[in-house]
Amino acid sequence: MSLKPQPVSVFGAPTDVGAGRRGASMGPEALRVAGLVEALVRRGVDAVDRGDVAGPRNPWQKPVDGYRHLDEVVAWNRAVMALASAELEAGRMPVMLGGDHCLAVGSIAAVARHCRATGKRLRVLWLDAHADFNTSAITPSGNVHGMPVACLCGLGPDALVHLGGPGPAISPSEVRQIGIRSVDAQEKRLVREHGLDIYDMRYIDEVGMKQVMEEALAGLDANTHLHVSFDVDVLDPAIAPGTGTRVPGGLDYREAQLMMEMIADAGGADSLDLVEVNPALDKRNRTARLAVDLVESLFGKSTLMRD
Ligand code: 6HN
Ligand code: MN
Ligand code: MN
Ligand code: MN
Repeated sequence: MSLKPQPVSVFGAPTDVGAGRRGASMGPEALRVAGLVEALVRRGVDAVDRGDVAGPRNPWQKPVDGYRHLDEVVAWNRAVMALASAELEAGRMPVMLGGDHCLAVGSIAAVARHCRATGKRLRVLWLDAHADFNTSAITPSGNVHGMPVACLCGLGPDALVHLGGPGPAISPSEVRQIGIRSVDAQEKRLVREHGLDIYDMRYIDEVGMKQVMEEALAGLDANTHLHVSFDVDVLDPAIAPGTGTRVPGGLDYREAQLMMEMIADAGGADSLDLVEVNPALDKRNRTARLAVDLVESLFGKSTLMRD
């Protein structure tokens, strides 16, 4: 499958309401300063920057009934879903710049609804150090960025579970998680119960990224919408320090490049989240610059002599 020349709409969701540390709200600007849109245009992509969606400020409160800032999280996700839906309907690929990872509820709810309306199959690649499959009953933090996959699969508060319409947005069988290395004790049980397909760091060590991506991308066809949810903490903190929940032992530079190159070879993504970039924890915007480098590979730039 070759890369589809689809037009791209980039937009920011500058908030950290779902996170446990402040600063991911500066992610969209950090990615713009690192030259994300220019890099896509340089690759010949029809990319435009739609600016930022708006939402409430971060009230920085303790959890209530297992959630921190649930009302604010819902408001931001509604805004993300509305803009992502409009872009999909216009035939454009939404690229959502977070912000923290709770915002993937809105972007993926939009994608799932679009797939239902157009009869497409859906595959979600969840690139992350974390499974993000907590619920209010088991969360160690109350931070909703640890819960988006569970919410999308129907485990969560009504306002998030039914954001894009009745019923859960996706089924666990549509998800492949790559790079996982930090799953909370009770979250592990839940992940097993729901049969999530997880390519954790141990498996990547054992079989290598090539085989992992072959497995994670198996079964895609022209009628499959591929959504990539890229939490930059999937990368090793040594190369991507600018993120709020760093976990040692992540993807190295070549593994991350190969992952992106193989997605491009499989036809590329049809929608993308780029989340958890936190320039307050970074030096010289290193993490955003690396993310842009990897997104170029996702859009078909090869590091050797293949372009
Ligand atoms: N992220 N599992 C931890 C929690 O608080 O639920 C960490 C979640 C991190 C979420 O990085 O998107
Ligand atoms: Mn995440
Ligand atoms: Mn994470
Ligand atoms: Mn596709």
